[in-house]
Amino acid sequence: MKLLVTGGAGFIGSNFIRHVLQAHPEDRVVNLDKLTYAGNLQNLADVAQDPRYGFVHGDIGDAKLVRDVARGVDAVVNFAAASHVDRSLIEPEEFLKTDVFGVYTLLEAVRELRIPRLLHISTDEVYGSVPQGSSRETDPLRPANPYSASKAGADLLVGAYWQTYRLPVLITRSSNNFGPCQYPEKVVPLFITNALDDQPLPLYGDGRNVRDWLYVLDNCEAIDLVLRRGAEGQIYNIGGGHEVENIVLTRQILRLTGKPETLIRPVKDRPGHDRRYSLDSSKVRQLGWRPRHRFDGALEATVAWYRQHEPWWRPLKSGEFRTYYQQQYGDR
Ligand code: NAD
Ligand code: TDX
Repeated sequence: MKLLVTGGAGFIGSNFIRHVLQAHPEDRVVNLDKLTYAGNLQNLADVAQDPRYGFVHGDIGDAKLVRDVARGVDAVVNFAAASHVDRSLIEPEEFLKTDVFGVYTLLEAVRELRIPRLLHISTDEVYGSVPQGSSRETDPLRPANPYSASKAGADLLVGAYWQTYRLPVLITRSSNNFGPCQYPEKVVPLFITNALDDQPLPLYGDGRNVRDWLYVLDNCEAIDLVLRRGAEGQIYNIGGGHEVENIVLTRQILRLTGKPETLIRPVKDRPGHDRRYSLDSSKVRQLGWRPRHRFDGALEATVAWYRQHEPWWRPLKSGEFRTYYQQQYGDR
C-alpha cells in the first residue's frame, strides 16, 4: 500500500509510521506534517533514510498541497490535529482550523481524487464524560471542551461524507495513549519528566478523574488492522481497558521514578474537566485486535524511555510550556 499519513511527526503518528514500515515491508509512506510545536522530525530519525519513507512539510488545510501529495495513494490516515485539551481552553481557533476545517480539506481531496480509503483518527473524548458503563460507537456525542467539540465536528463531517457521497471513510476513537515520543504537556510524560526533575506534579481537582489507558503501540496495531480490514463507513472504538483514577496513576509514576509522594501538588481543576471516559471496544476486538501490552510493563517501559531520552524532552520543558501552564492556573 502507498499511504499518506498526515500529522505523522507527532506522538501517535510517528509510532504508527514506524509500525507500518516494520510490519509491511512492501508499503510506502508519505508523511505530511505542519511541524507545529508538537511535531518533531526526531521522532522519525531512524526511518528518515528509508527509501520507502518521505516527508512533506505542510498544512492539511492547504487544499492544493494536499491534492499534490495525495494523488495516487491507496489510503490517507489522518493523525493531524491540535491535540491538547488545556490549550484548546485558551486558543480554540487552531483546533477549529485543523481539527474541523483541515479534515474537510482532506475529505474533499479524497473525493476529488477518488482515493480508495480515508482513515480518520478520533478520540473517546467525543462521547463526553461517561458516569457509568462504556461508550459504544453508536452513542450520542456530548463533547465538553473546544478540543473534543472540534473532534466531534470532524467525526460528524466524515460521517456525512459517507452518507452523502459514500466516500470510503473509517474512524477510530481511542482512549488516552501513552508511550515514547509523547509531548510533555500530556499527563503521563509531564508527570514523568517533572518527577525526574524533582518538580511538583500538578494534579487537577480531587485527582479522581478516570481515564482508560492505552499503550501507543497497541493503538498502532489496532489502527493498522482497521485500515486494512475495517468496513467502510464504520467507527471503531479502541480502548486500553485499564481504567484508573489520576491519583492512582500519579502514585505509580512516582514509584517508578523513585520519587516521593510529597511531589504531588493539588491544583485548581481544569474547567469543564470530564470525569470519566470508558470505551466498549468489542467491535475492534471482533476484527481480531486486543492490546498485547500489560499496563504496568508498558508504563515502566515508558518511564525508562524518558529516562534514556532526556535530550529529546529537555528542550521542550523550557520557555513557552511553563508560561502556558502558569498563564492558565498560576502557581496553584
Ligand atoms: P500530537 O499533538 O502529538 O501530534 C499532532 C501532529 O499533527 C503533530 O506532528 C503536528 O505537527 C501535526 N499537525 C498539527 N496541525 C497540523 C496541520 N494543520 N497540518 C498538518 N499537520 C499538523 O498528537 P497525538 O497525541 O499524536 O494525536 C494524534 C491524533 O490522535 C489526534 O488526532 C488526536 O486527536 C488523536 N488522539 C490522541 C490521543 C492521545 O492520547 N494522545 C487519544 C485519542 C485520540
Ligand atoms: O497537569 C495535568 N494534571 C492533571 O491532573 C494534566 C496535563 C492533566 N491532568 C489530568 C487531566 C485528565 O483527567 O490528567 C488526565 C489526562 O489529561 P491529559 O493528558 O491532558 O489528557 P486528556 O485531557 O484526557 O486528553 C487526552 O486523551 C484524549 C489527549 O490529550 C487527547 O488528545 C485525546 O483525544
